[in-house]
Amino acid sequence: MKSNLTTKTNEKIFNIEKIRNDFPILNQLVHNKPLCYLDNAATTQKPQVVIDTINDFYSTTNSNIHRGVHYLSERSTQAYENTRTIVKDFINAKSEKEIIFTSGTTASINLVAQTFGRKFFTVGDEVIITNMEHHSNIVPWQILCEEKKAKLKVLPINDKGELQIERLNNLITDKTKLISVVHVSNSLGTINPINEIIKIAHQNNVPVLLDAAQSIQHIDIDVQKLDCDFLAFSGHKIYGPTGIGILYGKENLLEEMPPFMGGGDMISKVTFEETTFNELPFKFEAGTSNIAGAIGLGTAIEYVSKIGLKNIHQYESELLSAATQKISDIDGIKIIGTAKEKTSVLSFIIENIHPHDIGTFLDFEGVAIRTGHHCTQPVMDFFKIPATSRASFAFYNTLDEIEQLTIALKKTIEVLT
Ligand code: C6P
Repeated sequence: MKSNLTTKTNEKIFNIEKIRNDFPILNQLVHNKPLCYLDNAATTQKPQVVIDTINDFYSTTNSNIHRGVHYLSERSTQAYENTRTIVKDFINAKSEKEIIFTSGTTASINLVAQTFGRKFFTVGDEVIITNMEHHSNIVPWQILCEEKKAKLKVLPINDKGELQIERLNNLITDKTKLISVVHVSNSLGTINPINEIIKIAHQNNVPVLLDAAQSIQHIDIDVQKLDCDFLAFSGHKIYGPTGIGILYGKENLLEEMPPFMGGGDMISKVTFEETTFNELPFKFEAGTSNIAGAIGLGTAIEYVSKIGLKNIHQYESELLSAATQKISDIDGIKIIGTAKEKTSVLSFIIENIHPHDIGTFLDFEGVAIRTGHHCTQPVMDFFKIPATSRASFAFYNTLDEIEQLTIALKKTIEVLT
């Protein structure tokens, strides 16, 4: 199934065939059709180098970190700490102290809510989020607000699925303690104007947390240039393993925050009377971490860095615009999320067909998409729909796959309406 579309970047920058060969899972038939994996916003596939790294770790190095003086423990610690440096360099943090390993974006945001929030919020204080947040950037703040009798404020969106940024200044008051905002929406694909948000927030002395779960794999991020105060992302969305993620925080803020969980490795000295805590970043890493996951994440970031985020972004933008054009041309399909700045996510509804039926039908054509509310129920409420179908792209996807999606969608409409 060959598409008649071309991208500028396809052959010049990417050797797509070679890239696809790096991802063994892609080379298979599903229901006798070539697998067309377009559920990358849910989780990305893993290149062979990441799979090998994890395999090698368990075959040659496995040992607990920061504890043993023996050979394996030292090697394991070195590999784990080496990933911290890889992450630091990747997002251009100032120091390894600012890089905390967590289990993912959700854990990173909860960490900030439960430590920064517990320390700095009091009755009547406010946290601002937006109407397009993932539940992971809503519920932790609701829990905090309930505990502290604080207030959750929501920056609205418009019909295109863009933030009404002009209303931000008016939402901020002298009670605002934090703005927590998604960089790229997982259900709309909108890239938010985070430079502007951070500028407005800092003019009012309010720190900003960025949920980078859907941006870290698509957009080059420099935390010093952005000047964000916290940044959260998950390893599994950037071609790394599940169960590992990152919280970046400015050192001065992390220093002032109390620990999140208590346990091994996060302490300096424990007596029954008193415990003193370890220094950054270990203060926030209680218990045995996902060591293999962290090391796998390091390899994933090195792999992505070799291709280059700027190249990835350019190629994926071309995939998105080709898919948008093809799908808009099909009668009965409406795209949800038509922001000017978008990346890699195409959400849509089809008149008179439930998204779950679309997902099931596409699966029989070998096409994997996600259907549902995508853990953004307030977005669905805004558009007055229960769910969408969502195709989400990665740099290993091709124009031929967009053709496969388009043909499968036309067939779905023919059969189900
Ligand atoms: N979105 C999706 O299909 P975790 O589960 O902790 O790795 O990531 C949570 C999360 C937070 N913020 C955003 C913007 C996200 O997109 C996600 C995960 C997946 O869209 C699974 S619901």
